[in-house]
Amino acid sequence: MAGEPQNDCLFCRIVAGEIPAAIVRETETTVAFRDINPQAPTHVLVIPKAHYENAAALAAGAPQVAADVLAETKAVADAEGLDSYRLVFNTGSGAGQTVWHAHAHVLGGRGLQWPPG
Ligand code: DGP
Repeated sequence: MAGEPQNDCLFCRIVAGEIPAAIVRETETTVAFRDINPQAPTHVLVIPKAHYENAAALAAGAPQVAADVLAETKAVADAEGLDSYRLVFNTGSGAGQTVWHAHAHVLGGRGLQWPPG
């Protein structure tokens, strides 16, 4: 069910402490940790603790938590000393989503090209 922990979800298992991660920030509703395959000097994922399969489902099902995730991306950027950075919410397999638990990528620390690939 939306919002409930899923045993087979990697990021739910990170939230539960069952899988280690380099956690950089945590709030009542969110966790931020370093991406295992960084694409920039700073590459942090901000996730809701509750399970929603992507950003669209999170925004529809728990808009306050979606706002918490967005606020945390700014907190991560500040903590990492980033003036410029990119937020990415891959949504759907065609956009490159591979983990089916909503997450914001916070990417920074180098120049970023536009448009993305
Ligand atoms: P996406 O492709 O948007 O679904 O991004 C999923 C990201 O999750 C991808 O950049 C790699 C990262 N990732 C996958 N497995 C792990 C893991 O076990 N630990 C951490 N820290 N990141 C992971």
